[in-house]
Amino acid sequence: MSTNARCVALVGPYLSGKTSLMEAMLHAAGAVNRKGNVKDGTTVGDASPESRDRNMSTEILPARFNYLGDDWTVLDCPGSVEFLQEAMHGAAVADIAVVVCEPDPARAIMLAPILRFLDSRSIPHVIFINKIDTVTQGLAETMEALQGVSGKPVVVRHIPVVEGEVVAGYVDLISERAYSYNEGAASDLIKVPEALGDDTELARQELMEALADFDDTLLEALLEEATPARDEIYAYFKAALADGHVVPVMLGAAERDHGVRRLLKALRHDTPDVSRAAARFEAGDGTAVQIFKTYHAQHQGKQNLGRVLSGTLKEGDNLGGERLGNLASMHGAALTKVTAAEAGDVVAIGRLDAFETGQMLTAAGAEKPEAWPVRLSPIYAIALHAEKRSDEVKLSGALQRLAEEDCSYRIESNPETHQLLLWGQGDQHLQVGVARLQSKYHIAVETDRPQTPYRETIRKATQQHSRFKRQSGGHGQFGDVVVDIAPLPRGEGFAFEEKVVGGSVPRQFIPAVETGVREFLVRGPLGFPVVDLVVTLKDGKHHPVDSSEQAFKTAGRLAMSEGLPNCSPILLEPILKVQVHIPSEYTANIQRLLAGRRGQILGFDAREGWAGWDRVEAFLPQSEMSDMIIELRSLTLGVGTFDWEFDHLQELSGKLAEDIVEARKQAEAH
Ligand SMILES: Nc1nc2c(ncn2[C@@H]2O[C@H](COP(=O)(O)OP(=O)(O)OP(=O)(O)O)[C@@H](O)[C@H]2O)c(=O)[nH]1
Ligand SMILES: [Mg+2]
Repeated sequence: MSTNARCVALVGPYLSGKTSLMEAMLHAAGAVNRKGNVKDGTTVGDASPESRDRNMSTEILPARFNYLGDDWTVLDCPGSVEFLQEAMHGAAVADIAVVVCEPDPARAIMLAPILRFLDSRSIPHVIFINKIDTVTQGLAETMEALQGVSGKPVVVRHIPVVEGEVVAGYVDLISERAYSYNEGAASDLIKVPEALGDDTELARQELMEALADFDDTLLEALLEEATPARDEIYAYFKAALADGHVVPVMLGAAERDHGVRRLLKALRHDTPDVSRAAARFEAGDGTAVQIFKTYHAQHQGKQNLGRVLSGTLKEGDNLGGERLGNLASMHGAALTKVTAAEAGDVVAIGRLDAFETGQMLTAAGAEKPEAWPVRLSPIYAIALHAEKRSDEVKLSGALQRLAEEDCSYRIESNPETHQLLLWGQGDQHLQVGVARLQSKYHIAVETDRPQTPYRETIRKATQQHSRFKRQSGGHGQFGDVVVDIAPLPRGEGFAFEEKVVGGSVPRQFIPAVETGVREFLVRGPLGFPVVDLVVTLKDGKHHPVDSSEQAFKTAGRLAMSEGLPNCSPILLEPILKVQVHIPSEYTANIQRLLAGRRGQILGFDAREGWAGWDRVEAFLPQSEMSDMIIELRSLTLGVGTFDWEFDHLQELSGKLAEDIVEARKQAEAH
């Protein structure tokens, strides 16, 4: 397709204007004739029904354009934290990320998750403060807030020219030129307004000093009060950006085309070529394609979208152990057949089931590189089943595809609660998943709350003598057992022992007694699996004709159903260990939230590698975790998250336990 093709990912908080910015970039570059907008659902991005219906991006969508002779792919990534996995994948393969945000200091914290990711991978990035048309004051506070969330120095590239109460243009600090915005068109070059002279000089000085921190030659020049030539400054700037040392901040308004051409020019000038991205993945010299997105399209089948990190790819080549027969370029949802792709290009590889997102295809095979982003662990689940029984089989295949498209979904079939669970990153993430099942596979599902896998145990030991005897027609059935039932320490599970002497229960029937006992323990007197107990078969009786395996199995069951209620059964609830990550200002609130959910705080600490963040550790009942992410996000502007793992089972008594047992009885009666 092209040489020196580059790739830019648009990331940043939801609703900041990424899809609008992609549209404006495409329009400015002449790749679309009519500029669409999000409100009317006419953008190249957000092509899927799930995105259009919600006015939000729900997956990576690429578009292509040529600007001043260079080929570009732009990846419009979703902004919601619930789709962070997609944004990480988009940014991971790009040469540069544009972090789009709003000019609101209170919202700057929303950039934290993606900025941390970009910093950790040394992915070059700039911040684009969008919606500059809504600003009525300066940007000093926003800049300060952005610096607060960025791990790298944030440097002002443009300062706004404010006229009355609107931002009418900007001064570029390197070129020292000023521009006045024109609605829907390129800006006009103007004289730097006199009133801004001092501000410009000061900001320019700061920019130079920030760059000098990473370049000794520039530092010396500044110390000697020499003025470096403009070309040199551009070079310093480009190097510091490419190395991820500084994060330049630019301004604009996607919907009005303000600052869009300036952004394109800056990208053209400053974006490193694909070799840096290739180095991040240790791509080597031969042809390497990093797959970063999988789509299941109705008519086109499975498409894997990959970035060619090095080498050339031709139709029919063997890569990753497969022959690549169907290559296409992708623009929005539209695929156009191509016969080859060069380093830097983004290419869709069709109809190969063997490949999946995350793999790097080379002549040697298809491996996930170490630098590939980790899979986010799921934090929220719904139970679902097909509305029509006949769709059940189709449903499990569709769910598997859903998780192939976005690996931050996970499917769990819980044998204990008999529920099929869809796990994901939040309510909206799961609702989008359910909508995809409908739009792509025409499966209507009903959803439900996931059940907590409670257990029960006993607190007292007992001895139980039970006899199963039946006389019907020919020969009857007879089994008689004496068992000791006793509690075991927490976490020991179940043990069966036998101390039968003198053949009172013949050897061959002892395993049958154990089977009967185990069968009963699946559902104890309170309605849940029974754990942490030992059952010892001590004695019994048999009948030379009527005794059988079946009879002793039934006797084993009977001994449990008659004996366990006398052992003071008690409910056990699963307790998780959770690590909640939040900006420090919310720590006190989060401790209250956990306490309100019967959590037991174990401690809190600074979050490693995240300046200004805390990590609170707590034990939390699993039943209280199910919708916690919703409350956590609403308290933390969406950025709070948690990790969890099962820790132990804990006795639960009182009203809460009674309600749970009652609800279980009701459910079983249905
Ligand atoms: N005032 C103003 N509004 C804008 C501008 N750009 C986008 N918007 C509005 O901001 C809203 C969000 O725009 P999108 O482009 O969908 O934002 P996004 O970042 O792609 O959102 P997600 O994909 O959900 O993360 C829409 O209502 C746009 O009309 C702008 O320059 N000025
Ligand atoms: Mg969007």
